[in-house]
Amino acid sequence: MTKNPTVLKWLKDMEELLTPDKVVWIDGSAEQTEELRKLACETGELIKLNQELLPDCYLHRTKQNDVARVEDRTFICSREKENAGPTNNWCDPKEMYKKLYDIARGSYKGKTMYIIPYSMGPIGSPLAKIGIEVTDSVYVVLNMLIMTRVSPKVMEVLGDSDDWVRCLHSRCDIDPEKRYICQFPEDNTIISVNSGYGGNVLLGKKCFALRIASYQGWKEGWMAEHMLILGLENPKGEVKYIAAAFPSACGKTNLAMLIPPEYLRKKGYKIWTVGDDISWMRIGPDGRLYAINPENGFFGVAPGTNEKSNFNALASTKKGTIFTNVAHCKNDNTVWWEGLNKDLPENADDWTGKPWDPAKFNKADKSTCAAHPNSRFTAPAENCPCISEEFDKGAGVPISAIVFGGRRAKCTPLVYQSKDWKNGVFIGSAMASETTAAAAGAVGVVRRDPMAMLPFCGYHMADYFQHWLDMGEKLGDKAPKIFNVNWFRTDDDGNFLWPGFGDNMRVLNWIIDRCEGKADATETAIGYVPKPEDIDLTDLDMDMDTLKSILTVDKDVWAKECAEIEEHYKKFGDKLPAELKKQLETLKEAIK
Ligand code: OXD
Ligand code: MN
Repeated sequence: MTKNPTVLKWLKDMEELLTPDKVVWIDGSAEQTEELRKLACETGELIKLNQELLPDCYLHRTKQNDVARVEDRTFICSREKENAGPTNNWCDPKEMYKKLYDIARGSYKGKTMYIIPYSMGPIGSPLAKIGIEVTDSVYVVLNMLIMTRVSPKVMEVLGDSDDWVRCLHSRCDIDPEKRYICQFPEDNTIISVNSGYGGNVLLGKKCFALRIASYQGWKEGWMAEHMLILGLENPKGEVKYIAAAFPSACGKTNLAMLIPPEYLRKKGYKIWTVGDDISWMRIGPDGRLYAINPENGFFGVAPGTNEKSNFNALASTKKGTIFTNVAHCKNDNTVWWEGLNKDLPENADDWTGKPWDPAKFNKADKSTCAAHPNSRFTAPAENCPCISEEFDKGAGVPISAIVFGGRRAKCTPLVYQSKDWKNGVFIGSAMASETTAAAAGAVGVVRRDPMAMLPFCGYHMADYFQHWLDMGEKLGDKAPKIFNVNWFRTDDDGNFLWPGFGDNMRVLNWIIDRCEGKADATETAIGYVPKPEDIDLTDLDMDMDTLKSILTVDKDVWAKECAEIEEHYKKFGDKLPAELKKQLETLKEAIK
């Protein structure tokens, strides 16, 4: 498949370390994919679903100790501890390589070593990057075939270059005590052992496209962000692009695939999805910021996905999809999860494979659920009814607005615009979300998650903030405008005041109008807040007073917020960019 000396050397080293019985290159062909699906069904790794209702769809169950990303076992192994920063686990690379090689040594014995050459981003795009993953898991191969672009062409594009990411995955014994997800940013290397769960083993995704790529972006002058990308088409047929970062459980996939309210649809408004999770952005020849989605599929959370909450995501799962840890409906050989519909299935197996008793189901008790709360679908992006025609083009889309957001019951208004790029970086660096009853632990606890990158930044987060400031300098007046949104303001009884979902389009329209100088705003201590009459409430059962209430900036609440941001900033010590300290001081003064 290749004569690239750095690739051949690494593969030889891997073969010697892992001692597989057989080595197979993955070529992305339909024939090979079909053979692997068959093999996985024979070994019990996959269950073939009803091919009439769900063509080319399969079900997989992970081990019960292996159902989510493991942040406490995720390491950034930079040579200097300082370079991993205060928000990452760190280990000396020499020590970690030894530990991991000792764990992985001989672990492919009796198995096949699959070699997956893949491109993050359209193959050959100047914004794309190449990785090679070796794995002993057919499930990983089949997921990577959906989530990335796998083809011999990838090796042609790579040629003799050394600019590729080495990705070693070994299931070993799925032993949680020996589970490690390690990034070595200075070596372009990722090693993942003792897991079979998506986020830990599809190494193109969080490990490469965020942790390694954020480091590469810092060194090479571009950005790898935990952001969806969407195109907003207006009735004139013009499309403007928005990139948006939200912590988990804030509805990123839903926003990326939003269906506008009927009256806006009738006027000709439409949303096109470019990506739902990751955005790579570079300054283009015209000086604007261009983004690609480096992925080729969606690795979405199944529970809660239904025709109303996200029609387009559900439609994406109807063919060529791998479901992980959902319930299996035995009557018609299909799948089910909580929130798919109200028909609790009879004769179903739960996510562990045991018969499920719908009579015992209690929504509030996760242990009675049929599907695991973090059960997933891996669906090809091309299935998505609103996939953007730019998705597969390598040039990327020009970003007009960057949006940050979180879940804040009282603090942040529905939407506001930063005063400028630097102020926008300040807003992103202080981003936070409140925990909900849906997750274990205390409700309403504020967690700071700068730019939604806390678990994904591959280097010192203070350097990352500085990199954002530097990108703003380079972009100058071509920089996207930066906004913050909050769909989650509540009244005193905890009821949401904003309808969310498709109605978020009303806010996106204001954002684009601001970018084009078409909407007015009120300057406040935190930034530019909409005039209430500029948020279109047509056909919405909402009065002006309620809208006004979610656009307010309460000085007492913000004084407390400033104190919390100050505390959050202490972590970064002297490394915190002076500009951000200055921004905080300015805000403190303004809210007095
Ligand atoms: C994801 C995550 O799975 O952010 O996308 O955890
Ligand atoms: Mn994500």
